[in-house]
Amino acid sequence: MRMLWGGASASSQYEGGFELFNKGMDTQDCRRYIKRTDNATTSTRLLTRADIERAKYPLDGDFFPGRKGSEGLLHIDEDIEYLSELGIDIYRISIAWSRIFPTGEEETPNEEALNMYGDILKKLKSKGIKIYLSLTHYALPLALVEKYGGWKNRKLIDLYLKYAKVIFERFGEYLDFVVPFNEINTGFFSPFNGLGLLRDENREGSGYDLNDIFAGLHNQFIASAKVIELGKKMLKASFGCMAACFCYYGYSCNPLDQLKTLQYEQINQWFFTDVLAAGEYPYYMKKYFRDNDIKVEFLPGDREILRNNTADFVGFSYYQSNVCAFEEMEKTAGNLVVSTKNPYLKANEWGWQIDPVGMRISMNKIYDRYKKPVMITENSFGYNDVLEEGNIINDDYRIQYLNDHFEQIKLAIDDGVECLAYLLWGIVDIVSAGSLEMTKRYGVVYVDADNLGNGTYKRYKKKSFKFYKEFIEKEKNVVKS
Ligand code: BGP
Repeated sequence: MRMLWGGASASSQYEGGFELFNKGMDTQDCRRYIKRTDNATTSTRLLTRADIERAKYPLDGDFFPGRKGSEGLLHIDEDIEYLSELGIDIYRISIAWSRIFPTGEEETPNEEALNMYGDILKKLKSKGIKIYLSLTHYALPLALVEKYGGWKNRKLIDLYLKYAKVIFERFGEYLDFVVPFNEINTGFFSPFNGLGLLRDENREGSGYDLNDIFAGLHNQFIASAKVIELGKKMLKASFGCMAACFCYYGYSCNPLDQLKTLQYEQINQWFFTDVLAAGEYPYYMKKYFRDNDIKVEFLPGDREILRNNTADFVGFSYYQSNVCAFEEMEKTAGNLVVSTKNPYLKANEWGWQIDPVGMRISMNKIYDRYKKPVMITENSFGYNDVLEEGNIINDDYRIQYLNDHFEQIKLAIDDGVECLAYLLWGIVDIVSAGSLEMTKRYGVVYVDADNLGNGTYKRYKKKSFKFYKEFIEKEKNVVKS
């Protein structure tokens, strides 16, 4: 099958419609916009009990970007026309669990919400666009955080399976690729977004208990494997796993820099896909658990469930590469993690270091490790685009970024890597996940809105729209010829 070229979004960053169809509050509806002072994004990502209370009883002037997204539901028909005009092969969408089960525990699902998602999937399919479904993309029903403490409670596995079963029953015929969790490694860096764990301000250090984090991750691993087991009985779709790829480089040929890089890559990236794509906890986690006094409870059958229901493909998000240095050195940000500055690379406004060659390296390393097809499920250039006179957006910097990364993707494929698809992240502008900024734009379609939800939310094609459309056209013709 020809490599597919497409786009991607996430329910809480795109949809809006907070008041529609009796949606239950989810974790992303609780994240309040706070003007960025640095790139840590702790205040908008690692929520406390007080943050939840404030989200439930907002103060004047509070704005929660996840409730408005980029008003996707109000513009869905127009946006699907843009996707069709681009000629994309595949579109990644996520469903908000709390639209289907507002508290996560209702007996019956919300029919209006199911009909709304069904219409969207049908429209995409009618344009000949394949569907990649993220069953969840950070958006966990808030009631499950308040009642069970989020994913650290094993009860969530059954509730998640109940949700997945409804989605498979209703939409199975539309689904080509299914991935149970977005960036399964998020729980380790961003326990609120990834696992629904609240940060305890009175606790030392990160405010989290590592035992809660690894209990939550274990429950998600089991849930992911059980969803694959269920899904393979119900659908013809391909089932994957997906992690944020950090592409770590050692700062120098100092063996200590290389050792730190090996260890960082193990715990920040490989651990999660080793469990989901290879089917078992890797050897190196025994030492990590021992050194950190972590006890993960395996119930009878857990090891078999993981071993017997591994992912068919390994998806990953790629934005930048990162550097590991044994000595403390000047830092910069990178998706979810803080990295040491790389003197050979430039960074965007948020400190994310631009590295097209890192894409080729990452594709080779992931494919080499699992010998399973890979999929680039997120990539693009975050930038504060300017809407110029005549509703023009000259995002030549994004065209350059995309072109350089496409070149490296093709070189990786020439290396022999099997790559299923490339999905341009936030193809129609959406709210950013880390900093909740609308002005951190990734798309080839501009949305006229600011960080506080003001604006027309009108859409305008950027210069990169034509670039991507022509690139896809060429890709399709190359294969035909
Ligand atoms: C990943 C998320 C996406 C997306 C991306 C870019 O972690 O899966 O939701 O947002 O990061 O990050 P940001 O939006 O913070 O720029």
